[in-house]
Amino acid sequence: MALTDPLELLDVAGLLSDEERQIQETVRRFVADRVRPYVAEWFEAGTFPRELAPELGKLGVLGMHLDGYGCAGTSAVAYGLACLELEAGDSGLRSFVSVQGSLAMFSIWKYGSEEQKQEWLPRMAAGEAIGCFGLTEPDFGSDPANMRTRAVRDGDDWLLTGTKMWITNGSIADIATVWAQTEDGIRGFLVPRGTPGFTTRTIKQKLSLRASITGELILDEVRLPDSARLPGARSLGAPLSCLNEARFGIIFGATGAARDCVQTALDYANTRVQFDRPIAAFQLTQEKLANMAVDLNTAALLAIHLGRLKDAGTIKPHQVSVGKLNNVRKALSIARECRTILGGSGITLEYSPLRHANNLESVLTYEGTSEIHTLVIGQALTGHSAYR
Ligand code: TGC
Ligand code: FAD
Repeated sequence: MALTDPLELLDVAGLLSDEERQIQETVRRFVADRVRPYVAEWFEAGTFPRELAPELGKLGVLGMHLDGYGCAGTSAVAYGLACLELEAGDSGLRSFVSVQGSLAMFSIWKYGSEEQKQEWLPRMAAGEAIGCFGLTEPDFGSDPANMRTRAVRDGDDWLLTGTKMWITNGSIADIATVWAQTEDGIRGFLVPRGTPGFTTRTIKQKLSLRASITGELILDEVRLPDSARLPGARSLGAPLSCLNEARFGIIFGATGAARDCVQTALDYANTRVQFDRPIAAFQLTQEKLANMAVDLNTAALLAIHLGRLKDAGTIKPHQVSVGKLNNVRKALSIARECRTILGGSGITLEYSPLRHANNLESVLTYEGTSEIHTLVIGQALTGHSAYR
């Protein structure tokens, strides 16, 4: 008797509470109804349907691990499981939710004033306002400490000038969290769409994460009152702490993309007949499936372990790096291997593995490249920083 879900191999669901399983199932059903039937079209058209935002708000996944201000306040593991199911649909969908909840909302929730929280968080949790998070610049990606965007005082106001690149939701966002150098170090600012001097541009011709909007933010002497500054953010540590939140979601999310690939390859292998036998009956196919299922199940165990550490409040940034590095690397390799099991059919959007593999190329790069996470782990092991 074959397994119906490749994560049954190690009874991963047995590690979850009833509530966690229920949240996972709810998101899984949403993805089955509202995403799977349409995602190939969105990917081909290079679009993210904005009208999905209020539906995601109703589902309760926007800022779901935050407390108050209309957010659900779930455990980290429950949030992770939601990311797993969303990314089983498409990495672009999980990206939307990560950026909204873990970067844009988290930066306001953690570092914002009470007025900023009241103004933005309830609307963002409901999906009525979309946020983005501008850290990366054209010349500074892995090395944000050297960013060029500047905020200078002009009387009681600030003037922001610079360019942010590769910003998820950038050209559809109502509010941008923008990080800039000041005389006193790096600070965060909330820049609403429509502020004079603030323009955005959508990045086209992407081969990856096509069901997601990626943009550029251009700030030309954008005048902002001091009340637009995030008062609690006082150094590079502030944006980097937001990254921990989004990287955590990716640990689960990449596992979801991998599960969807293995499930797709398993179903295909059991029905596709060559040489008078289902290709699942050949030893070479079984070796691929067995190796992938072992990697998939251990990735899920790692994600849940890290989720339990996060819920206990003890997780360290380098442990998040272990999860992001391992699970994205494994998911990408699984997606490519699953594509081979599908033969020629694997190169179309009718099947998910190559779409996932293309998406995972971005996931490997954003939120810290695999090289940067390797160096974070190297520093934790040796005590030496090898970035510069
Ligand atoms: P370094 O001197 O090590 O650190 C500066 C200060 O920050 C603290 N810190 C952290 N705090 C919280 N969490 C972390 N993960 C932290 N990492 C460092 C550190 O303790 C220090 O604090 P303090 O108090 O001493 O000032 O900084 P560095 O310049 O040497 O850089 C370190 C490095 C390379 C690890 C960091 O710059 C880095 O992580 N680079 C990668 C950049 C990155 O990941 N960018 C992502 C942009 S956002 C994005 O990609 C969104 S995609 C989302 C989607 O669509 O899903
Ligand atoms: P670089 O930093 O120029 O790196 C190029 C290569 O050099 C990489 O292989 C890197 O690992 C390697 N390298 C760099 N430094 C070292 C070193 N010290 N040692 C060894 N190797 C090194 N950013 C945001 O701020 N907000 C977003 O919402 C956002 N969304 C994104 C969405 C997509 C689809 C993509 C592709 C990117 C997004 N990013 C976002 C940007 C992303 O975080 C950066 O692309 C990433 O941090 C890498 O920066 P870079 O592209 O400038 O590459």
